[in-house]
Amino acid sequence: MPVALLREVSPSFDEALVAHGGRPPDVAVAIEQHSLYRTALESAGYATEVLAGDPDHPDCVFVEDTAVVIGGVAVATRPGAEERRGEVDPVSSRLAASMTVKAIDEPGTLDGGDVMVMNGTVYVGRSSRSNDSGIEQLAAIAATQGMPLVAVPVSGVLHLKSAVLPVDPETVVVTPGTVDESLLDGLRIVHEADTERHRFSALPMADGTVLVTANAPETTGILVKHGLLPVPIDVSEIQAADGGLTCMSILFGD
Ligand code: CIR
Repeated sequence: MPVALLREVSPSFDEALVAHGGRPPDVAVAIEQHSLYRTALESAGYATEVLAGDPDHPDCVFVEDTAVVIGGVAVATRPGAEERRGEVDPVSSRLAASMTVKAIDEPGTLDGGDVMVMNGTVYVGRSSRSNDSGIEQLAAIAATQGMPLVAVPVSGVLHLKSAVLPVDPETVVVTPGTVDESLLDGLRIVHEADTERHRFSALPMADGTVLVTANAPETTGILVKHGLLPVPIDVSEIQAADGGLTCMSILFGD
């Protein structure tokens, strides 16, 4: 059974980093939405494990940024936001029980939200959080797994997966104008609807369904026309802190 590793919403989540001076998220509602997200993962066949939240790390629910699974290894990241680096150890310790863990070292920085694995290729966002050294170190680890790496500069968004969302094994939904789409050669590209800019996020499930953000119905409608099976889920408070559907879990195993 595939595993989804999650982390509780911190009681200090209302102090989470917010890039564009938006409103702080509502902690109680976020806890409720996180619980529904967990239920959705379980309904799709995942065994969920939830690490304890940390009052000293408001962003700890965004577990994706702290580790990525590439082939048979986990990579403990070195988040670009210094105040988030203390989130890594509890996650990498748990992953070490299941697989080999390698680490990104100084001066490298890498956020898991910048890492997308599709069709045996690792795509990584060159963003304000992930630098050249982090990307080079990730490329070396990916090479040990026989996987090529493509660096994708991102603009106007936090992470690659803020703007390029896998929805099935070969399709991504892209927010127009955020990446050079020629770097995604070989992937089928669907564009996020203009009226829903920066609202769409998604997480493909092992059972063939795909979790999608409930506030992007037009983009979701396009996916239905392409034959996908979207399951809408409301994560408004996670989005208020610049997160989406990928960022609250690390999926591994089968
Ligand atoms: C941050 O700025 O780091 C958090 N407030 C949001 C991180 C979202 N992470 C993700 O989508 N992978």
